[in-house]
Amino acid sequence: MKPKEAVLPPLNAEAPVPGPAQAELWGSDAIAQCLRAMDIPYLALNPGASYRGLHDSLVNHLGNASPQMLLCLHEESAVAIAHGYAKASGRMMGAVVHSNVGLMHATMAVFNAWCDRVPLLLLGATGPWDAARRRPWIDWIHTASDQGALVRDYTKWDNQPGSVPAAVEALLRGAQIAQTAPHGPVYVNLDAALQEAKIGALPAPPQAARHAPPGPAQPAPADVARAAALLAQAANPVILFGRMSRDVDDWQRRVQLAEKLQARVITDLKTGACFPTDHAQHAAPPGNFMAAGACATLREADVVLLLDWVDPGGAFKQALEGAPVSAKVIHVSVDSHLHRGWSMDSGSLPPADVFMLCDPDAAVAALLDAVSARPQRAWPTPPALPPLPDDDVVSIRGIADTLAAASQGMEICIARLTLGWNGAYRHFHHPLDYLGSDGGGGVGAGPGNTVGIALALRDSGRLTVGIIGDGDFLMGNTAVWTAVHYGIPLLLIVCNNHSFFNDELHQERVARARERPPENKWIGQRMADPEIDIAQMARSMGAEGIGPVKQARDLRAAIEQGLEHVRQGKVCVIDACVAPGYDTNMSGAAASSHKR
Ligand SMILES: Cc1ncc(C[n+]2csc(CCOP(=O)(O)OP(=O)(O)O)c2C)c(N)n1
Ligand SMILES: [Mg+2]
Repeated sequence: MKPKEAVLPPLNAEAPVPGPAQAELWGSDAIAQCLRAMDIPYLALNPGASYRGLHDSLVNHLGNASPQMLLCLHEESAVAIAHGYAKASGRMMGAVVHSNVGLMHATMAVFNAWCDRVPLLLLGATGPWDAARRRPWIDWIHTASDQGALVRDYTKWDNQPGSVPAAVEALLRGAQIAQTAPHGPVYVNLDAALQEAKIGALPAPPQAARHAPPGPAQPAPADVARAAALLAQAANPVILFGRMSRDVDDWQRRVQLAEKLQARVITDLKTGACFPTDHAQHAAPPGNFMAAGACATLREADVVLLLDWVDPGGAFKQALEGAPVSAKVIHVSVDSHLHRGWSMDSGSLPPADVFMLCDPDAAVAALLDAVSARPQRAWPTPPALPPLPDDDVVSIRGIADTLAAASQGMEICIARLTLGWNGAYRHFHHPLDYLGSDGGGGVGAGPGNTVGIALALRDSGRLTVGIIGDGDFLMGNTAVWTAVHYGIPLLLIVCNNHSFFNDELHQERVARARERPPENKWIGQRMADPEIDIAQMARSMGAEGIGPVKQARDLRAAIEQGLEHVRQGKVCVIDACVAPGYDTNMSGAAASSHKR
């Protein structure tokens, strides 16, 4: 976690007019005061009467600052923005959603944050729990007897406090749980009647610093010694870096450990950058599924160091195609603390000869001290990508190359990557060069995650660029309005293949397996007739819209112009009409993308 900024960056705030001095105070004033004491910087929200008390307190009691509201046009984008912000900043923000219906909209994004192990303080509300105080009809349809059950299977904790002191305790406890690894969302449901009750004097603000989350779990020295002994004997050690920190010192320690051990390294596109992808020991381009070269490397390993890898058992299943794991395995993760039993997102169970239940970067630091340097080995040069065909077709690879050329000398954060991205298209050299995927595979998170990341990086000098699919954009695009409204600069490059193309590939595989016509794969997938004007959609929300770009020769000017808009503090969306097709493994097969 990074230290918090000294002052909140000034966004285009919606400033309330000051009201008269108030004798009367309300339950929600105490709750708002607690959120300020907890240093929650922003609350992304969509409004609703169930929390009109809290809404009033945030505006008229706190003056819409610390926390500042960020109005969102859909609850899914409110949560996705909070998700992205935490990924880039290491700081938790909040989201507020209306009684049951708002929470229902939010669920997809809560699941994404859960699977991505990202902290989130989600606030909601219920119509008065005291039935005698409910307004007819609306308070009845917006009151549920166990609202938290909607998200309980993919939140770490939820609570419906029965009094103002209990609400303060719930917020403090929830924030502590959310920010204790494995991180995740928590849900606090605030009764409308409790928010709107008169309370007399405000309680003293809570001492939030005394309810801080614990520091990272450290490895047991005996486990470090056992792991170091295994690594010392290894002929072919391999390290899989999964969910690692955004800290630059941690990054350097990872490089030092890999070099000291002369181990090969595998990284993942589902998680943020954590190792230089053009390092000689980096085995193969990262992907959503492991590339053939990564699978081959894992097959040859005799000792494997798994550092909080997403689906650790699945890595072996993919590489070994179901054969038993003969390598010794050192498994480092606290993820087994997250077990609800509903979602299977923990992945397949790996064998472990040493199981270190601790922070993966703490394990790296300890192992770095415990292992001795080994003689330098020669590493094969990775195969270069074939040259781009000299035609005028817009491709994802063409976008990657053009962005690289147009952004020379600029610091860029790639907030998201589209599904067809091949990890060889661009190298990562810093923890903020790339921030990983949505966690839960919920299409529609891309725009919101990108806005949250851009919010966190707003004053960093790094430009935020999200490279996303058209399906992803069309499901989550209204986050663009929030970015424009509050002045959060970013560039979205939409790889528009006019299709939910990933699923065309699935239909093709099924058709081939059943000896049916694969040319029907587009039916029920293609977004054509009419084609949607994505640049026009962006313009309708106040963003700069460029495109549709249909010829490769127009890409350079479009991306240069897009980057310039972002440097001027604007939001820009480029509609890049890419030819359908992937040159990366999106099937999970061991050797090639065409196997299944
Ligand atoms: C909420 C949700 N609905 C459906 C899916 C199934 N799905 C997986 S990938 C995908 C297509 C995404 O389209 P796009 O973002 O345009 O990327 P493309 O597949 O075209 O590369 C779909 C529909 C999903 N993962 N999440
Ligand atoms: Mg698409």
